[in-house]
Amino acid sequence: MNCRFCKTPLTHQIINLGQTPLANGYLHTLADAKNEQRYPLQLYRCGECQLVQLEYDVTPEQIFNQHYAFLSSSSATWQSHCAAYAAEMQQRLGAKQVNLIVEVGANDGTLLGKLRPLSTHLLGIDPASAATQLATAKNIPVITDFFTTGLAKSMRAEGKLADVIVANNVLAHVPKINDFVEGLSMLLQPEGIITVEFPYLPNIIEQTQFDTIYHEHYFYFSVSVLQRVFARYGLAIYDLQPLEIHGGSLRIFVKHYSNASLALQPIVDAYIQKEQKAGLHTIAYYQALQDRAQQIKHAFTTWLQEVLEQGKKVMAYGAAAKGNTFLNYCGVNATQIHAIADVTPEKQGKFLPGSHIPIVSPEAIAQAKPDYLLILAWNYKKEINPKLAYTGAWGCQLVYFIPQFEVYQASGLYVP
Ligand code: JHZ
Repeated sequence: MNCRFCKTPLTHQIINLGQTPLANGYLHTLADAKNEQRYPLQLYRCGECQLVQLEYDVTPEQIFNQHYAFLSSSSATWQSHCAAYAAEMQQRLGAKQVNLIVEVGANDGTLLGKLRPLSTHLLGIDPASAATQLATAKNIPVITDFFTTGLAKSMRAEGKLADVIVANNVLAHVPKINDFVEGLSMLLQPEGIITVEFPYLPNIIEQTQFDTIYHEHYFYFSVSVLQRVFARYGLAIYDLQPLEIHGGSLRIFVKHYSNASLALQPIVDAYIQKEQKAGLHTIAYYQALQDRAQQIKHAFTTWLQEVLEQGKKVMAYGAAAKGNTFLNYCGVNATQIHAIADVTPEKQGKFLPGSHIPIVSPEAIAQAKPDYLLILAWNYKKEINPKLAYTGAWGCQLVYFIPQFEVYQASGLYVP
């Protein structure tokens, strides 16, 4: 396969996670398991432009359709992240007249809802209809479709140009990256701002967050590479902010190069220098990831076997997409972990892809009284640990394997 950006053949493999089903492909019934498809999950780095990407394309239509189960509204941490973003943009925009804010990958409208006071018009674009129906119910105008240059052109033809385009956790999700970024450039007012958020590649590599790798994440970005991608379409990254969300993300701010008010902030160059120094442009930087993932797999499967042999009951918590990469890479099934609890009503009653573990509501935890809860949504540790403190009443322990092995009890952290 060729690099999706520069078309050079991909030859440098970083990690092979085997064949897995789609991470958001929750099964409605166990009978659906017989039709479950698996696809190669292998991460490569382009030797020419350095873009880190998957080697195999599952089509976006297979992933982002009416069955796509992820909803932005399911975490309080994400809700406050969106509120903080709105405050940040309010400050940056100041007294500027904002006529249209477009969010690409708007999902259920959680973020756009918070941006209502900032703009006369809002518009969400997202192909996942179960999510966009929820946005519509909140009176947020949405186009249920993929964002492409075709769509950008027709919006331009109707005189719709955006003052702000928000693209949070969506740039990595679009295999046709050239078409997508060209579309952003077309849709943006000459003076407009694009903001993009994504899990930052050095965190994924250095903290062995291998579970962030799954088919809907076609790309894993650094600043150096993204700067080249945007430059091809007359866009420049002029500022950025590190964020705690999703295990360590970046928010980049982008404008047209031709924008007279483009003030390049030193932090952008500082990040590029840091990436250069760390060796992101060398294959050596990525080489240990496979071994480290293998070590985590070994530690986890050994632990699981030991506690099951002791007769302990293990449940999981947080049916995150990333959890499915983890469980499927580790070869876990529903005889080992009998259920997973999740707050998302749309996921409850379904089964995890691959492992076929049933998803239950969090109320089921108190009934089952497990000895261990394996936390798969580890990125929300600060929200989840206090929420599950009540499980300490029967001595339940909260166990994390990513980014490192940790065990918590209601009484606080201890290392066994
Ligand atoms: P969460 C998502 O990945 C999807 P996922 C997407 N592909 C993306 O790009 C990344 O984010 C960045 C549940 N939960 O958000 C809710 C509880 O049950 O980490 C969710 O099902 N109780 C667009 O799916 C899951 O955990 C809680 O208290 O890996 C979290 O999924 C909390 C906080 C969450 O993302």
